[in-house]
Amino acid sequence: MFVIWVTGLTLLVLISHGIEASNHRQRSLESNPDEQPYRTGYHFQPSKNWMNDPNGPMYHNGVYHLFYQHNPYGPLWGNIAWGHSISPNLIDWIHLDLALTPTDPNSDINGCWSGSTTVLPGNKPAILYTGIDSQNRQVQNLATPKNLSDPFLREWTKSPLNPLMTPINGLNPDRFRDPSTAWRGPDNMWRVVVGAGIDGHALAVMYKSSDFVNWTRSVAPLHSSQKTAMWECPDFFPVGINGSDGDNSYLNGDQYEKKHALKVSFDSRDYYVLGQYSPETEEFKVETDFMDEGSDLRLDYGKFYASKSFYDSEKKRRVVWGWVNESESDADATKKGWSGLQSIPRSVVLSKSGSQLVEWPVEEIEKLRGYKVSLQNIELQGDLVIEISGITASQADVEVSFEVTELEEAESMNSSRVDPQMLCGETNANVRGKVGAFGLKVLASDDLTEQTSIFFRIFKTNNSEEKKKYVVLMCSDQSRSSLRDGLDKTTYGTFLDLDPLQEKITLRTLIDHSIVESFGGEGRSCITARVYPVLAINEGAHLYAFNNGTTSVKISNLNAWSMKNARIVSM
Ligand code: DQQ
Repeated sequence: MFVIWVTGLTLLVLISHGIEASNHRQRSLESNPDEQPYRTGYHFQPSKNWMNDPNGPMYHNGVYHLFYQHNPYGPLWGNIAWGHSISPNLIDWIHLDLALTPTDPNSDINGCWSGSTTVLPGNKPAILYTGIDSQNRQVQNLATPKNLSDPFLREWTKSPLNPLMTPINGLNPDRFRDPSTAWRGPDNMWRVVVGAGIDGHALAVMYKSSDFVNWTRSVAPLHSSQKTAMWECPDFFPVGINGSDGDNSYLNGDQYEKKHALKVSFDSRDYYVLGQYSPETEEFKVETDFMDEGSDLRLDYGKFYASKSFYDSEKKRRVVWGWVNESESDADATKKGWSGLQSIPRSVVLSKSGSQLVEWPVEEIEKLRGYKVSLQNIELQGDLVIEISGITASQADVEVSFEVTELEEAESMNSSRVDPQMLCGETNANVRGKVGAFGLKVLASDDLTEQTSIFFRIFKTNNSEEKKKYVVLMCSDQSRSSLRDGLDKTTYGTFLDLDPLQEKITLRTLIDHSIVESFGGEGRSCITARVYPVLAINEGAHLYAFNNGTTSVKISNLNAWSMKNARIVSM
């Protein structure tokens, strides 16, 4: 055992110093890039088979842990266990053995579903997870490390008292899952929320415990909604006002000004609300509610689900991951032998205005930046496409800022009556507007028959209630992303909370073979897409900037980097 630990630690040290012990690159794990053009270079994925939700991320004794929903036996959902990987920096990973597998008829024989970790006093991590018992009921279970002196926490012991929470007193056994990270109130009692659905409405059911083992359901849920049927993967966390870091220090008294975010997953989307939480009264007063008219706060407006955050005490930041599913068929997944990615880990803060969350790829990812090309002050006359050449366009990080000088030419729109995603779909990147579409074409073939376009359009508001004079639409258009049929090519879109009179329009896009993660307005809106080009793979991929509006737009600054592979190895 000791020898294995030393080997593992050596590997971790080598990885954190950027030394590849051998050719452990993720893209070469299974086969060569020509056979596996959609495998990523720097996004987290297991070496093979199915992955969905990120589970229980945490930082413990100098090591980041990520668990995830995993089918160890095949590329489709089933046999769900907890995969486990560790990292020195959130980018390079070592895959370890499974942390939890279905074993116990009373608590999890039919699957170890999603859950979270909480670090208990004495620096002792604990997992709360949903198990599917022999009667297919969803129940909540506890597991703790078998050996706390193993730096990688490889083995986990399930509590003999499992299940600790069962679907009694009106809870629906099919709709009772995904315990959150727990927090302690001023009375020293632990609190945790579990996603649920009762009689067609959704709840974040609250439980309390003094010892983390005996849990009692509170009469009132933390929050509920009549407008949605079931919430999965609730995540409840503080975010500091004025840039403070969003840790859990309210446990020790109210040390900084904060709001709380409640994120829940439903309808394949991750929505959140912001509000004031009082640990004394247990009340969570939301500013706007889920599905309220005019409110559509989401962590990502594209493909991103069942996300989970954790507080990184090392770097004093909150970090979130989301599951990015395939847009291919099950038959395609079976052929390639794997399914599912995790997004790049993103730091999350409250925006300066306090009205929304802002996400940004963790800074560690910048160590993968290689060769760089830059452009400044390039005027893009209407109907112009320019190639950004010299970098590996299939695996890149691109940052661009656009300046729009002819705003007065913008068309009019009443944004409160418009569904932004629908508008992006109807007016795709090829439709000429006045101000826009302008943006990037990524994973594009040299003849542009394949392209994924991330772009903006600007409209004048004609609604007197709008505070701003202009509305910025941000879209990710997958309609021509592949010559292949049978793919989900949904075009995504959202309005970006940015005033083009006051600031430039910025876009950062992370491109990684079959995933395109875009951050508009310095992370105020994120859109993630999965695409499967046929021509625009590996060296066949190109990157362009474009303006398809009738007015001109200036690229103030563009930096694009080739991205190296993350070091992702199995032990
Ligand atoms: N995935 C898990 C559930 C969760 C769902 C099962 C969300 O626990 O509700 O794999 O994607």
